[in-house]
Amino acid sequence: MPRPTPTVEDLTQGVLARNTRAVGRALRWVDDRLPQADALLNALHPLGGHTHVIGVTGPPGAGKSTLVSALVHQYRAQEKTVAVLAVDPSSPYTGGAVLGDRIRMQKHFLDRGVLIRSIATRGHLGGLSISAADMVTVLDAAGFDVVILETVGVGQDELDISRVAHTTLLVVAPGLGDDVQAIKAGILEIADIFVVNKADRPGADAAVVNLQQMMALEAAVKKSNAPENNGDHHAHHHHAHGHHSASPPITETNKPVLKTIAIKGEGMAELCAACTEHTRHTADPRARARHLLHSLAHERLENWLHAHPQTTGPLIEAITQRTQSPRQALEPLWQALRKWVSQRFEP
Ligand SMILES: Nc1nc2c(ncn2[C@@H]2O[C@H](COP(=O)(O)OP(=O)(O)OP(=O)(O)O)[C@@H](O)[C@H]2O)c(=O)[nH]1
Ligand SMILES: [Mg+2]
Repeated sequence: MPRPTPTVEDLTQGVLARNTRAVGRALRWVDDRLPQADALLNALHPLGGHTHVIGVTGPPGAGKSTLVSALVHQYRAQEKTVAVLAVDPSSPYTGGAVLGDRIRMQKHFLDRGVLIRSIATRGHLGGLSISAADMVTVLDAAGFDVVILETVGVGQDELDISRVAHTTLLVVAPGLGDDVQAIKAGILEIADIFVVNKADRPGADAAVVNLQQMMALEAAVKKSNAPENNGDHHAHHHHAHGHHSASPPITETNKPVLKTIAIKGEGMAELCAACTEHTRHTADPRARARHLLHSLAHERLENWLHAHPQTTGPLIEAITQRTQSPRQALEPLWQALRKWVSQRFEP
């Protein structure tokens, strides 16, 4: 028999009490983008701000899931509650690899201090960061001390996740030399802590040196290109704030590079400590808030344009017929929007 749908108030109370069923339902509302999810998220947002969000990314097979499982174990040993959100952009959670992940994580399944879910994000215009951030809002209000976001591969999803996470781990394994080369575009910047997993295998020290050299190279290039702090990308590395401003800024060259053996749980205490240390000094809540605001605005605008073909149709036609350039076609709409916004919001 289907249960009656709870009210937003009931679900909010259930989430706050970390009722398993309520948290599960709230996550489903959010992941499915149900209309009532907005009210729920509005109610939960003021109650959050305590959880530490850790993103885990890296090439396939580096040992991310094993490492996440070991991290969960480590945090549980410290009596912290942990939620894991696994992101798989392409396959639903029935594939062999993911089933394997589930089995590996199963030892935590009966523990109420641990929650493991997948995020389905396919087809959402705003990308992963909105879904992930909204699920974090639920888990944060539910009182989880740590939320771990695992993504596979290297691309837009990683970027999205890193902007939701306070601390982003890049996991590599020795012998994946080519992958490390493939990784370096962009990913070095988004990672806060580097993990060379499978340190029981030959080549771990070489991988550490390789990462350090790549960081040093990138830092040197950046220094010669741009002496000033230039942009949002680096905001959370440089905007140490308040009483932390005396600590030296984290630069590309002094990011931690740690070795772990995830299958044996080795190096996990050090990794947890590095995560805590990182967030204490460098996490910038404003950079995350800005990113979320922009992502939502982007998504809403995109949805609005799709829902108003009577507005966009003639513009699209003009561009297709080459009577107007894309910029010319957009201009009246853009001007109207700007005018309206400045009248409303810029006294
Ligand atoms: N030798 C060794 N093997 C490991 C270690 N950590 C993980 N593995 C093994 O590496 C394989 C891949 O591990 P996963 O945790 O599934 O790797 P993943 O990065 O999550 O893989 P995808 O989700 O498919 O990208 C498994 O067979 C693990 O048992 C380690 O520290 N040492
Ligand atoms: Mg995995």
